[in-house]
Amino acid sequence: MKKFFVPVILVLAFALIVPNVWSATLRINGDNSWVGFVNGEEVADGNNWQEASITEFDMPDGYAVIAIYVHDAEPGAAGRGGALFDVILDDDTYIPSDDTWLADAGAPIAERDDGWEEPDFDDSGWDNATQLDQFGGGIWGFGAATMRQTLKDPDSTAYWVWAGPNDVEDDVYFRKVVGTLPTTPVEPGGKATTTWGSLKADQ
Ligand SMILES: [Ca+2]
Repeated sequence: MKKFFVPVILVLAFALIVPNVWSATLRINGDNSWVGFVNGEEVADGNNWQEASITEFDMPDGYAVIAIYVHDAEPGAAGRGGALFDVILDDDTYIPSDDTWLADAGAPIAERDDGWEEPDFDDSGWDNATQLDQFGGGIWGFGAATMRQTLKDPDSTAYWVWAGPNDVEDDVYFRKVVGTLPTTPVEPGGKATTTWGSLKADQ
């Protein structure tokens, strides 16, 4: 019996010492390019809409603020923009891009300096995202097979989203809190590891 109980006690003790460490994965596709942030830290970018950036991060405070910028390279009605992303927590909680995310259209990111990506940014004036086709269908459906090579385990069930009409706006921003907010305010922390980060480090 002792052999059984000792590991259980160790696990319980560890759980009490480290109550809220979650690991999570952020996957982003954007048509045409994107930059992703976790708690205000830039952790992802990409410019091939069929090849997701994949970022793993931890949430020692039990939550994280996700902020994503997507740019459509074709001005106005010359091309439709789209963003597809998801967050997977280590208990398999799946948080897809959909109309529950907040969205805002504006100037290109190089011209935006209002702190939109920061955890404490006031996004109360933002609208809900425009929800477009679910992954696999619609105008981006022809790319799904290629995208699935990275969007697997789990397969994406996210929706393509935008801010406002996607044949009008070309620079859009998304935000959402994932995990569980603490009962007393805590500045979110955690260090991200990312395919993007390792690529940048090699340069
Ligand atoms: Ca456009």
